[in-house]
Amino acid sequence: MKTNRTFTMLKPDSVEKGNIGAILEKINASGFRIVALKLTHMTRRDAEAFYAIHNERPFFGELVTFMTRGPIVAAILEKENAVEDFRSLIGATNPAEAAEGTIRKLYASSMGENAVHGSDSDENAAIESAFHFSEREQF
Ligand code: FUP
Repeated sequence: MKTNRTFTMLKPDSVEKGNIGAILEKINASGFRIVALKLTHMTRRDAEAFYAIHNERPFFGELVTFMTRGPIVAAILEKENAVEDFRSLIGATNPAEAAEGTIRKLYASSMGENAVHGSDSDENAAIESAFHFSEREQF
């Protein structure tokens, strides 16, 4: 398992609003190196599998519909303490509770449409990275 790497998605709301550049710039400025990057469009089956842990939750249907309504940007990021530091950079799940200066405070509009995903553990970072990228797409 790779350590010091995390996985992120700039969600459909970020792509629709034209925020890809601004968010990637903030990620770079915060000391993360981009080791994999792609614009891609998840199918319903993809989103259901990616978020399978939430499949009993009341918001699951809405989450899958949102995540499949347009393209996303998937990326793998490298930095010391990547998972924890990236969670700090993106802020709380609900942008209303996100700290000033965080990506969700700046760019998210609601709990559902919250601009970015960030892995919550090294183990999930590896699983989620492998979901979107082959080994030869990672640098
Ligand atoms: P996070 O780890 O901060 O992305 O949040 P979770 O893994 O708890 O939730 C995954 C996604 O489900 C969130 F990004 C948005 C969505 N969600 C809701 O729409 N409503 C909720 O009450 C909780 C999560």
